[in-house]
Amino acid sequence: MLTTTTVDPINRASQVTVLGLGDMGSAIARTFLDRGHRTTVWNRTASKALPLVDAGATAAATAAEAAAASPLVVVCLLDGAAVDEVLGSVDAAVAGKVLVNLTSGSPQQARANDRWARARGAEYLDGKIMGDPPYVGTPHVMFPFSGSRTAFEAHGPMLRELGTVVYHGEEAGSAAVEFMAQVAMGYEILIGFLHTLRLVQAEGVDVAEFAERVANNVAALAPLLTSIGNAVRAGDYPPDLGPLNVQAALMDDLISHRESIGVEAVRMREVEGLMDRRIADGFGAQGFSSLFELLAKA
Ligand code: FVH
Repeated sequence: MLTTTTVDPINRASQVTVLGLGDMGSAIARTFLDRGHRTTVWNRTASKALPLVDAGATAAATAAEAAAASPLVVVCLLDGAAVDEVLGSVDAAVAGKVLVNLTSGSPQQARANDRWARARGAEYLDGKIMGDPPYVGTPHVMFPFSGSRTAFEAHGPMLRELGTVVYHGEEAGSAAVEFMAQVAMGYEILIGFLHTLRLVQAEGVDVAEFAERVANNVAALAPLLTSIGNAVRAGDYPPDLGPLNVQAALMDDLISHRESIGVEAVRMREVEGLMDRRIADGFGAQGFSSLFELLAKA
């Protein structure tokens, strides 16, 4: 039986509402409960609130009722469409509140949510989650935040109980920019890795043993990433990985080998094309980082 919430003026500082009790929302609500915060919860499928009610949470009958129950309202739903739908049902109940959206989404969605919240007299914080539900409440989950500095300063201590928090400034879309970039970085690396596993498998090499060897070498990438970042910022490109003139000499063999064993070479052809253009432009003594200059700006 869902109970209605009662407002407790004595302990408002540690009152929080969580809208959305999927794997991540439930982990967040449970972390707040474990830390002794008065936690009100709501989920579209009400049964998902029951384990949290057993753990001491108050389940609200509607999202608006849940939002009205606490000064801090945390939203963690599947996607931007779900957020729009749920916030539409909450509407004016966010007035005077701090609205924190942890749902994955784009910088544009974050900026629109910020405008929506401000128009209703609420402060908005956009957060993103990088890590898995079981690790919420530990430093192993990263939470980039952006938006209202006042709200972040007021509720930062509580948000830091969820994991490793980084504040990216007042511009509401900044946390989503970081999230999109970090997630994309992961996919960029991992799709290349999968294609490479195809290559070693085609040559009869044990993919797990190869993965182990790559994993042992990955640490060497970190200083290279940092130096490339510095090179791009400075626009000054030392011959990282050796001069392009030398690197390019390998590309024909690398591509023909792949194609000879039926392995995708589209990414290697992209690299070869960029190297050839950079060398033709007279920058053959520069390094791989200098290819940045050829990558199209939108
Ligand atoms: N789970 C993970 O490992 C990743 C880690 C990194 C960050 N993500 C993001 O976290 C958001 C929530 O993900 P989740 O894992 O909790 O997702 P689900 O378990 O599928 O729960 C989805 C919740 O969203 C509710 N919902 C969906 N559509 C609607 C809607 N139209 N109206 C209202 N609520 C909606 C759903 O409700 P129900 O199905 O239980 O009724 C769940 O509460 C997400 O952005 C990840 O990218 C997680």
